[in-house]
Amino acid sequence: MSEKSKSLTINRRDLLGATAGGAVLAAAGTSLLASGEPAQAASGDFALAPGELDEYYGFWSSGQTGEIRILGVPSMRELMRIPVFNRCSATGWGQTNESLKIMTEGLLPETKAYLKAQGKVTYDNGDLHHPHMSFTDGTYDGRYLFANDKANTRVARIRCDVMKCDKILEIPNAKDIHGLRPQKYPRTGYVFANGEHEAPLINDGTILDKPEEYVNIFSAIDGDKMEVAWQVIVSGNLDNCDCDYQGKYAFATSYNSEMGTNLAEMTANETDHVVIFDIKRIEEAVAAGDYQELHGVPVVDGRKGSKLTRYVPIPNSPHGCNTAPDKRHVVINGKLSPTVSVIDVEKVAPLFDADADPRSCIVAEPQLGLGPLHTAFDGKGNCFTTLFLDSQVVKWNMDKALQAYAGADVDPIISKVDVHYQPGHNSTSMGETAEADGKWLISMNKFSKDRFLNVGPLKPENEQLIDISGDEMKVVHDGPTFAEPHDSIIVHRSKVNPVTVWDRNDPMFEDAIKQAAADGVDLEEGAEEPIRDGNKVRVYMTSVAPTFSMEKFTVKQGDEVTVYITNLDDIDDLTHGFCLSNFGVAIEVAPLATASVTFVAERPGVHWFYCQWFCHALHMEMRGRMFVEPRGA
Ligand code: RUQ
Ligand code: CUA
Repeated sequence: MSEKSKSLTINRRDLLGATAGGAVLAAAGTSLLASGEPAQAASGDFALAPGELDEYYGFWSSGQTGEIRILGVPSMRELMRIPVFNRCSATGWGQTNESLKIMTEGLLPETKAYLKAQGKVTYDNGDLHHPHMSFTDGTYDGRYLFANDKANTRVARIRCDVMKCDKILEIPNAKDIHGLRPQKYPRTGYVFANGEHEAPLINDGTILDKPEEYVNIFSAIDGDKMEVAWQVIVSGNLDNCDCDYQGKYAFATSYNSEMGTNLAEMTANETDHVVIFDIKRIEEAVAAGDYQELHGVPVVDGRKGSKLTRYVPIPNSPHGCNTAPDKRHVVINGKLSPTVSVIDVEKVAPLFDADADPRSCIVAEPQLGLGPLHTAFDGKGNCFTTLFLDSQVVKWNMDKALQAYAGADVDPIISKVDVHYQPGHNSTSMGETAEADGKWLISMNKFSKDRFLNVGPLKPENEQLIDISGDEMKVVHDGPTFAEPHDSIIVHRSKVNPVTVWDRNDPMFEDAIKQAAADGVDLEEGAEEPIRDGNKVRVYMTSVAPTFSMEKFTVKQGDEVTVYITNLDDIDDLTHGFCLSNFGVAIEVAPLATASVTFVAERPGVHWFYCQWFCHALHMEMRGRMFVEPRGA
């Protein structure tokens, strides 16, 4: 059955469940929004029977763990982890040659030099906040996920066909990438990324404690090539960002327009701002050569007074930046202000053309409660804003907020629900696309306190699933997560179609295929003996459950050994591993994949390697020996 016909099939769950319409209509290319499907049943419906599949993929940040996680929504079951900026003991991410290539090729030259001095080749930590999927025409297209690393100023791309990271780019000139959003229209396109922390533009030590000379950098990354297309110097710092559905503007919040370096300075002004970037004007400036080139990137000046940007004053310290599925309104969340400020994208062009009051694009500013951080949408005109200090989510209506701002006596607030505790991000099903379907809301709470068994001083975060199909929001599930999911997206399963086995010629295996060809070896056959090339030794093995093609091989102490494993099992879920004990080596080899690892055989003697991924009734027997002849023998 083709992937397409598979997703069109109405299965038992679709027929029995209250959620049938979504999957079928989405697969048929009909907008989820227009489906008019039956309302989601009340609480309890999130629980799936064993073997039942979720309606949505949830892509979760893992914060300072540095990976992405895939959850099923609404069950909230964790389905998989995708290592990205971290070292993964299970899969060998950060150890296999294939992953090390991805983790090192996009590093800046000065980073490589710094890491070398530490005896390392790559960073092994990351702080991943914002996972977002690529778009085509205002909705998810299932090609890629993009995510930021605040800790080491990087942006990563994850391939959704295999659910593995394939590119990591360290962003030059900027400091500490925080907010990240892919372009929604016409497609991604650009990935917009905010540098959060200010620093000298040329940060070589010439300027140190002179904050007045620091700048901040907004980056547009070409998501297809994974190269920085251009950068903009801005006034103030940058926090979160989003863009419109027309492909004209990007928006970024700044909590430190003061360019202060301590708390008192950073919160001194009554207002901070949102920066609006005019994408076409910036592209024209770059095309006209109106930029300076730094680290090979065209950097334009978009500071206050520039024609390329506009600065819209917003009450003190705004945080989240969320474009509504109505394709017209951008919600800026107040954080220190109890309000959110709503920008009308149709009122943005006049700001650039004439010398209009920058606040004239604000069309609503409802007061919602204390600590508004992020807003999500149901596609029916309602918005859901997290209130960090109140530990609540507030549901409010966009139209009513617009009317109230225009002077009508209406209250935009529909209802509030308590969450546990201190929510940061939230996300709704398909909510950051034009196909928002208004079924589920996740409140990503920063504190769990007493909601779970006490596990000591360090506690998990708490993610709550909220049924938003009715007027009242219903918290239906608590889910602990580890350190510290900032953000998530909920993607209808019809948008995502991963493969179940690798393509033998996947670009991920390019180097292994080339090296094998140079050695006259067919990866699918393996080699009978190690291939020696000076003190470099290459071992080509295949795996078929429950055996490796070599039961033993011999190398010499001090040899640099590369072991290539090609998994010939093409059966769904038949992953093998290669673990070389006391060498600190362990890698995953999924069906039809090739994976390789390089180490120096500095330990003479007999060393067992074994398959560490349970693959067969005789999995324990899937093992072999490496003999290391002592030096001089
Ligand atoms: S941030 S809690 Cu890193 Cu997205 Cu708002
Ligand atoms: Cu192969 Cu376990």
